[in-house]
Formats: sequence, structure tokens, C-alpha cells
Amino acid sequence: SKGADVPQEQKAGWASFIKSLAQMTGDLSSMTAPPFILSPTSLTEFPAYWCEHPNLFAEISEGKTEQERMEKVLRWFISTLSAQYTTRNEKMGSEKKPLNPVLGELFYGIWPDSNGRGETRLIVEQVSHHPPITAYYIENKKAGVKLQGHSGQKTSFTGTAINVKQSGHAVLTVQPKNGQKEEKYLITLPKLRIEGIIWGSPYIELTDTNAIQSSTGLTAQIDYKGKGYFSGKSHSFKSSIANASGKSLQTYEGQWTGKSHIGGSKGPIFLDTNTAKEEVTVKDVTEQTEWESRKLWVNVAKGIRTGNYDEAGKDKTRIENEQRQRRKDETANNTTWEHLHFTHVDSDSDYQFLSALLHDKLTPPHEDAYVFKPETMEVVGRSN
Ligand code: HCR
Repeated sequence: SKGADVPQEQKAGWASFIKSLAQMTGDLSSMTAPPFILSPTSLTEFPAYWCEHPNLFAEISEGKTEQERMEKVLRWFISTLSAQYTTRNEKMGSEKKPLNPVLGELFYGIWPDSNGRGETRLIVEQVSHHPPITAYYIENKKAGVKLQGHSGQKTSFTGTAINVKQSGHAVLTVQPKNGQKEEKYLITLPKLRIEGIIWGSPYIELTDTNAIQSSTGLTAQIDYKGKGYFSGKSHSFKSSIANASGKSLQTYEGQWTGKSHIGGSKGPIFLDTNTAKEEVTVKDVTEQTEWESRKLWVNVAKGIRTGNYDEAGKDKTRIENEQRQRRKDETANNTTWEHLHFTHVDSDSDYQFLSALLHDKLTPPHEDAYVFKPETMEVVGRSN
């Protein structure tokens, strides 16, 4: 029956949450939802999902030709999807509502060196609260691979599902190991559908398509379908790497949560995402500074984990009030909030150049970006 996975005492709360979805104006993050659907993790932690296969990330620069490197970029990209979109279902039983980060919230992590692949570092900063925008930078210096991007969401309710259009983009920069010149890859982001809302057990299906456009002229397009389209299986994709004139050079298909193949569905294995994921390594909360996500939300997260929603609610209110006061003070003092690790630019030159190479031109042809300040690589936390 409807709401089967909703705890009895929260059924009324869930029903009114679903009603309120119909009035939503694009930003779901600040809406109040019943406790059973809350996650103790802030959205600033999500960029770590880009690198739970750090070997695949590092290996990109080892590709000997432009096409080999594009294939490695595609393999790494597909490998990130199950972490990005199914982790909460695996760990918490369903998709949950993440904590809505505060402006200036920080998240740091590393994936240690192993087999000489080099250390990978992650720096995340919440660069806007309303609408929520998260900026991130991931770098493996030794491998010569780095990723810079930002992410936001526009949500709408269909009556049974939530459609999420991701805003923002990422640019991957690769210095090939064979000495060929530096390459850039523009990564656009897929659309999401949150299904299972009525039953109280939300999960994500990816829809439509996204693209990876290389400065070499090669393009990878990825098409997503749920159950019953390509193969009768959920979480399916098909992809094709094409050259600058649009000629397909290689195709791939399978499930982004499992196995995929080169060529047809019986071709050689392209990727098996069931291989071990490496979660990001983060300093213990006791060693973190005030603005770091797990430290900032420590009591809220504890309350959510232990079912002490009063404690969670109180500390959430305290954090929100403090933020409101900061914004008031800024207005009064005629100052503005300054980002620590990123500089905002109105038009990203990489985006402008690379998106123009795409066959299905992106609109608008310009997009803003948050450019990582390399001189802040060693900075941990802010002092104010
Ligand atoms: C839509 C979503 C917040 C945004 C999350 C994003 C898009 C963030 C960027 C990551 O790279 C990928 C990613 C994965 C998540 O699946 C997606 C979240 C899923 C739910 C959440 C909503 C704001 C909360 C919906 C509340 C429901 C569960 C009732």
C-alpha cells in the first residue's frame, strides 16, 4: 500500500511532505521532511563520490592515444555513478534527504597513495546557500589529473516522482604521461528522477543523456534508460565515443551499477563497478576546524543517527540562526562573504571553448564557474 515503508507515526508527516512537494519552487533542499527520510550527511561530502575508484582516475593520463584516454575518462566517469546515485540506498535502505550545507562549509579528504598511483586530494566548499551550490577540486598531482566543478539542483514534482535537473559542470584536466599536450574534458551532468516517493522508499534513476567533450575533438555521449528500455534492466546506459565529425569510433553498453561491455552486450567487459570502492579518508571530527562539515553538523548527525530528533532539531536551528546573523551583519557592515578556496568567474573559458565543440550545442553557450585557487591547497579551515 501507499507509504508502506514509512514508519506508522510518521505517515501523516510524509503525506503532508508529499503535498508540499506540489508547491515546491525548484529548491527542495530547504523543505522540512519527516525524520525517517533525513540523512546525517551534508551535500558537501558528495563530491567525494567522484573518486571512489582512485586507480581509474589516476590511470587516465596513461592512455597512449587520444582515443585511449577518452575511453579511460569514460570508464572512470561511469565508475563514479553507482557511488553518486545509489550509495544511500545501499547504506541506509533508501535515498535520503542530505543536510543542506551552510555558506562556507568545507569538506576535505584524501585517497592515499598505493601502488605508486599518487595521493589524490579533495577540497570542497559550499559557495552558495540559496540556491545551494557546492564547488569542488580533486587532484592527483603525480598522475597529472585534476577535476574542478560545481553542482546545484533544480527540482520539480510530477505527482509521483521528483525530477532533478543538475546545474553546473566539471572540467577534467589531463597531462598525458607520454608527453603529449595537456587535454581538457568538459563533463555535463545527467538528469535524475527520484522514484518510489509515494511508498516512502525513494531511489534514483538517471534519465536523458550527458556528454564528455574533449579538447582533442573526441566526444563521449552517454544515454540512460531505466527498466524496460534497452535491456529490461534498471540503471542501464549506452555510450558512444565519436570523432569531431560525429563518426562513432566505439560503443559501450551495460549497467552503471554493475557490468558494462565494449561493443554489444556480449562484447568484452568495459567496467565492473562491483570491484571495491575506496571511500575518502577524512580527519577525525576531533581534529577538524569549525567550518568542516562533520564538525559543524556533529550534533545534528548524532541526533539523526540515534533517533534523538529534538537534539538534531535544536542544533540545526542554532546553526541556521548563526548563519542568519552573519548575513545580517554583512548587510549592516556593507561587506560580502568571501570564498576561501575558489574564485567565482561569470564565464568559464573552458566551458565556452569545449561546449562549442559539442554536436548538440549547449544553451546557454556560457556558464559560470568556481575556479580553484592553487595557493590555498595547504589551507585547512577558515579563522572567522
Ligand atoms: C537530489 C538530491 C540532492 C542532490 C544529489 C546530487 C545531485 C548532488 C551532486 C552529486 O554529485 C550527485 C547527487 C546525488 C544525489 O542522488 C542527489 C540527491 C538525491 C536526493 C536529494 C534531494 C535534495 C532530497 C530529496 C528528498 C527525498 C529523498 C524525499
